[in-house]
Amino acid sequence: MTVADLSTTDRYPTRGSDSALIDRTDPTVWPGVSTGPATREELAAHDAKGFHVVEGLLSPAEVQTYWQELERLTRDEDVRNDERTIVERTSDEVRSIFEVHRISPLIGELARDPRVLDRARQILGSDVYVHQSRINYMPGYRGTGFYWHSDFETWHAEDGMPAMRAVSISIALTDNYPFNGGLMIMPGAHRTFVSCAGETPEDNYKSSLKSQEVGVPSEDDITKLAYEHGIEQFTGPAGSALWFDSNCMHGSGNNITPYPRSNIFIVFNSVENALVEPYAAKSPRPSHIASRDFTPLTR
Ligand code: 6CS
Ligand code: FE
Repeated sequence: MTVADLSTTDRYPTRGSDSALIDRTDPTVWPGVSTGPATREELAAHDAKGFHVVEGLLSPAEVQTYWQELERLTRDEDVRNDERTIVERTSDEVRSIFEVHRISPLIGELARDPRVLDRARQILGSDVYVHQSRINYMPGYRGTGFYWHSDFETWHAEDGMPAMRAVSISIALTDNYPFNGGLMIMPGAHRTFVSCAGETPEDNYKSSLKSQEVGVPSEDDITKLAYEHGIEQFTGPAGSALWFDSNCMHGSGNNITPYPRSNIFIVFNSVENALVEPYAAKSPRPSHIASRDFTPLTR
């Protein structure tokens, strides 16, 4: 298929006048890479549920190293003033730093670590590149979560991602408890694309990365999916990692406890799934949110 074909054959139309539920027509675990750290059972769980957890991906010493890197970045005035840094509306605290794998050489190495890179290649069945990376600081007391959404719906509509051939890893750098804003996810809902009603406003990303108002599923659709699939929560000690498919239905609550919830979040996209023109936005988002450097990531 040429790029023009890809951009015209839209299997996942969204941001029109109505919402709809559309069956997924992409694999979850793609054929093509037979070796890597993921076991057959892990890949089977990922295929069935849309996610799987790797306990203890990072050792306690590594968690400490990355936690110190997070602290260093938040104290760095240049980083705080960088357009790639999002601050909390209410407290002016750093909420997210995008393209962190380029800002921090340490985190850039983590993206290439075989424990991470090789598992992404196994799931996506090809060479991969980083579509997006961010550090999420959900501070205690004032951390705000994200309403239910599919990342792929945004990446398709606003970044021009053709197929569901991207996978995210969220690496916990603090303990994730059920009560400090842990990620909630619907097992199996990744097999349904939730088309969202409502046109994409100009420069939507300037607000959507603090609170998403567009590309939000209808309550009816969320209710249907929740009753069919249930809801699980990613909890676990610092160092654990959640791998989840681009089309997982997920969200997180606010954090009013004293316990911060911070993670490193890296999205890998297949080099076979390079971005084209946005499917439902006038112009593509900036490259620090959706990379257009499709060079395969190598160790
Ligand atoms: O828009 C995005 O790309 C980001 N937004 C959310 C709520 N999750 C995924 C992604 O980092
Ligand atoms: Fe998300």
